[in-house]
Amino acid sequence: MYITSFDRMVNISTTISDLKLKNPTMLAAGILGETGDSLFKVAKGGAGALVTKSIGLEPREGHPNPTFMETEHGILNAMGLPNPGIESYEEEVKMALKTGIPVIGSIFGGDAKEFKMLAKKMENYGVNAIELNLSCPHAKGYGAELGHDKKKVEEITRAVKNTVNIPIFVKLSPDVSSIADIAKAVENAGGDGIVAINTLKAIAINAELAMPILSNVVGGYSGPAIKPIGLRCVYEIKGATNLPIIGVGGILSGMDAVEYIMAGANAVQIGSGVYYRGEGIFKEICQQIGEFMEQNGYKNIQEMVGIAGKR
Ligand code: RRO
Repeated sequence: MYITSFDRMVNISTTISDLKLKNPTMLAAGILGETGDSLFKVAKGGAGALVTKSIGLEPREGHPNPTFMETEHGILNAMGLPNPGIESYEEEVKMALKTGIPVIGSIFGGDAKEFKMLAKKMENYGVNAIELNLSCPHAKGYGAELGHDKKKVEEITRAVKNTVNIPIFVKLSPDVSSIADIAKAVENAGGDGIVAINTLKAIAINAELAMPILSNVVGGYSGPAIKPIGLRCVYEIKGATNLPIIGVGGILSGMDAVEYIMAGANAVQIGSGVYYRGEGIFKEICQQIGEFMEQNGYKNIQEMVGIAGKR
């Protein structure tokens, strides 16, 4: 509930599959999601749910530096899936669960078997939902290399769905010819929601050195520049499936979040925004969403979901 200074109330809670969120903002995978401590800080900042860093079967150091750079209109990263590995991640999940808000375990694997093992572990650790990372733009054998293929997406989603009893959300890449077709594959396989979008494949060049800046050359681009692409993807998925959608990409304000909701999202994730503004961004965005709703006569989030597509 959000109470305005006029003592009128608008309800900013939302539901995605079985998950009930006190507000529609979630931490996106990859930022401050590696330890229970950092997830705790984000919860204090007002997030409605927490998504962990993408976790794999084995510990990984990730790509060598440089792995991150700020550009004029966004951020370029090629972290390379650094993570402690699933076996030692239980403690972090247990601590994050103490926040009392839903925790979503993000996982990456090379095939359906690996995804199943990871999902089962995460479920046993107590997470409230699973996010399948089928969209990291720069990891050989993982992420977008699987997620551009409808058959693989369907196979992996169905395998995980048959393994766990918690909701499964699938995070998709915009770097495909039809994100709507990939989302339909998730729906066919029994997935419970779509997360759109991951970062876009991009590079940066250092002209003095006449060479790429990131050690991996290719990275994933995020931040304000990708908002129109994220909106387009959410809009297309909303038009093609009945799945709940979690919108992500360039959200820095309540108005950005409202735009995603009107394009079809039931909730939003914030990643780069946390880098730019700190953990307090969640409370700021919720306040701004509430003010917009109050001023425009919307009583709850559901009233706004997808209305930009209803013409
Ligand atoms: O770790 C990364 O380099 C990474 C991942 Br898993 C992802 O999904 N998206 C991204 O931009 N970076």
